[in-house]
Amino acid sequence: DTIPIPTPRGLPIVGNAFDFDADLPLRTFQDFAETYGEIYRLNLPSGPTLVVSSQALVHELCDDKRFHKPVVGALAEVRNGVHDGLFTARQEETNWGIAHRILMPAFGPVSMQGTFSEMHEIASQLALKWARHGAHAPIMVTDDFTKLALDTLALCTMNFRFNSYYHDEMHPFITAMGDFLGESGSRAMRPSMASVFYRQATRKYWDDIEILRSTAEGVVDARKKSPGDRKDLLSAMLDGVDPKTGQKLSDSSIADNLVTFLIAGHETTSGLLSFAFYQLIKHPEAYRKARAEVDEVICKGPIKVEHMTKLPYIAAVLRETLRLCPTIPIISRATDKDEVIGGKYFVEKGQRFALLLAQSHIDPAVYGANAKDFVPERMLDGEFERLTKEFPDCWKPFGTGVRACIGRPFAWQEAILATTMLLQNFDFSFDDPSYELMYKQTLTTKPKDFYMRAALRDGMT
Ligand code: MNH
Repeated sequence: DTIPIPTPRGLPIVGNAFDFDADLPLRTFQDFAETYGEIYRLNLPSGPTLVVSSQALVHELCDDKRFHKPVVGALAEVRNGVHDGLFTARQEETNWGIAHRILMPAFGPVSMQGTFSEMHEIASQLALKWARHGAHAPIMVTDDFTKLALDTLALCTMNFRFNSYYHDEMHPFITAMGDFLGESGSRAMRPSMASVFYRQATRKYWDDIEILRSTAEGVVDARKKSPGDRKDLLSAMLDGVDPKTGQKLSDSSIADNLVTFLIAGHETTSGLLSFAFYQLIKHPEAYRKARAEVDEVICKGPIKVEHMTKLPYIAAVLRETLRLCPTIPIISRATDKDEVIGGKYFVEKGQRFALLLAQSHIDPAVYGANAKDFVPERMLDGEFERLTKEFPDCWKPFGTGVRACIGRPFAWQEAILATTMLLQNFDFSFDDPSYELMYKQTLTTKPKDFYMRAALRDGMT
């Protein structure tokens, strides 16, 4: 026998759309989870959704044989700009498979090593900027990490320089992308009948899409005119042949995917670094251990690609940060057919789920009584393997199955390198010692109003 799924009461017609904390819908999702438990039903503007928040149910829903990723909510709005690019393709669309098979090798270990020196260059630009700021200037952390992530992606994947650290004003592409993503999120939370009140926003949304696409097309054209012998993601897109179908990526598919990589890869990585520095400053003991590891493994010398796998405590800090502060806090799944889940809840074919990672990541059944505390030690290599083996899918910040993050090795190398270089060169502190973590949510989450100070360490250059 099956049992009913709890449903917070919403308004007729608009459902639960107005129950939400306008700035932080994630807070509402989590509050409901505390009240209603591991599964509850919401009527969102994008349709009825079951919100799941225990490791056990998340694990069941990660099964690619029974469930798939639906493109709904904010992703459906992002899709207006990047179509069947990797991130927003529907599972059955052939372009997803073609792009996935062509681009997977471009994120392999050899390709990642090839990006190291350019990643290093952008991280050095950031370190130089903070050194010049001096020890007392407040640093707007998320802004500077967003510049790092965007400049790194654009340079490493398509040899394009935004030069964000050398301009006071953002490149038009960056402004358009920020506005497009913000509006995609807002559109997803608005009842569709409200659209008449948002004509101007709608016009700007489509104008921004045009700016994104034409910039990407410009990058492709420039490369086609002078290909050179550079091997990067763009060259893989232009030259790659799908081993299964023999097809190449079309020009419009290349533009879709270039914009996709910039979208999918910048806020997520920038949020990770921002949360990581918040956690380190907040937890002096973890900070001390992280810095000691950098000093022992690298000392004052240059950071090299070989170091990337020799910093287990830094890796644990980043994993623990993504556990407590997953920058994509919710992923979507849907049933392929009628199902019974958890052995007791009946759900119909096509039913959508929101996997609330921010909550399943603090499931006390997995992480115990200190589940909400920042404890990098539990994420050290051996421990991490033991945990994820005993409780599969208890740590899912990069998504799941065939639709998991393709950029994970890129993000990981970038985050380890930046964290290491910054700890090597600076002592960090809160600009406001009484700062408590607040969240800002767009398509992803990041710390809100987080300022820190960076003092050059003695004897460091
Ligand atoms: Mn990334 C998919 C998290 C960095 C490119 N990424 C996903 C998903 C998550 C995710 C979660 C699955 C989303 C879903 O199920 O709807 N990504 C991250 C995090 C970081 C990150 C937490 C950094 C930290 N991602 C990056 C970087 C790039 C990138 C960097 C590009 C270089 N991600 C992608 C792409 C997809 C994706 C492309 C879609 C993959 C697919 O569906 O085939």
